[in-house]
Amino acid sequence: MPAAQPFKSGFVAVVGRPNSGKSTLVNALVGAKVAIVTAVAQTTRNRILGVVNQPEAQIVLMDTPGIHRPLHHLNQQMMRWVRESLQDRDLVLFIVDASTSFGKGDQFAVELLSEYRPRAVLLLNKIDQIRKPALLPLMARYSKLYPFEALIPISALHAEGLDEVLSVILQMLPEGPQYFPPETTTDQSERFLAGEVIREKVIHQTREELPYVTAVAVEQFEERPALTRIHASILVEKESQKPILIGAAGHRIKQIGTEARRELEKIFPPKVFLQLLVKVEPDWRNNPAVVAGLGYSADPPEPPA
Ligand SMILES: Nc1nc2c(ncn2[C@@H]2O[C@H](COP(=O)(O)OP(=O)(O)OP(=O)(O)O)[C@@H](O)[C@H]2O)c(=O)[nH]1
Ligand SMILES: [Mg+2]
Repeated sequence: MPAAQPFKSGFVAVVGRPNSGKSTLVNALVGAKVAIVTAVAQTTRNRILGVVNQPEAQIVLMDTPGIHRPLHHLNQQMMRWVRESLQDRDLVLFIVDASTSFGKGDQFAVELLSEYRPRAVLLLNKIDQIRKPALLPLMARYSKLYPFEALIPISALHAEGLDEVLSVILQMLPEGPQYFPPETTTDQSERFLAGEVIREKVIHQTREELPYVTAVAVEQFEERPALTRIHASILVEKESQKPILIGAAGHRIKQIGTEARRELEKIFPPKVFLQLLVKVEPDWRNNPAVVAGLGYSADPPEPPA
């Protein structure tokens, strides 16, 4: 009888520029929505674990914020999550949007990767948007910039190339324990996840006008068999941003509530009662206490002043 395969496991950081498709990829590999996805850059604000469970292996994916130059305290914290993930990993999936031409932001991202020198696989994403020959020069360019273990063209959105991604990860993972019970798909609390779902709908409804200034604070989260009650505040930075979120005759906030409730009821069946308030929190992105309270801080909590 052949010897049983040793169990393999490890932490795989998914890093890349904003909007390259990291969260889409993590959701596709996990087979469940663990991270929100929007068409707007800088959607993911912390590190989110997505666990892929297989009979002989457990892959712990770390979805991270997009690599960018941080201008606010929030963004500095976002970049700390990226750096932590580049350190605490067995393997890195470095994902690029192959449908856009190589620019300064891409150079900046590869330079950050090079600071940590991890074993890394290059994923050229969004190949559904390009003609295949256009990939070759991009692959040649990246091969010169970093010693990638493998280069794989994928479409995270259309689940193309993902079997190869999984098989390369499995080859490269070390032997290891099952870090999480096998039914686990994420490390996020239900309360945090609820806030993220609401934030996705806020961004969806306001993306032209308020891309970065909103956040969602879940004030109350009460799960009962017949009803989950969620009260949340949507933060904006200025009084003038409030009417944008609320919309004429409250139309927009109503729409956000309806979209969010519909999705929340799939996660917390059978019924969700959702109450949304809009709150002005001046310059919250530069307020360490607010950023930490929202769950985005990679710093140890700061002592009260
Ligand atoms: N056409 C196409 N679009 C994709 C693909 N993968 C992701 N997208 C889209 O790209 C946009 C960004 O996707 P996300 O998964 O949120 O990207 P991200 O890298 O997590 O972005 P941040 O969290 O902002 O850093 C969304 O509109 C996705 O639907 C793909 O393979 N093909
Ligand atoms: Mg993301």
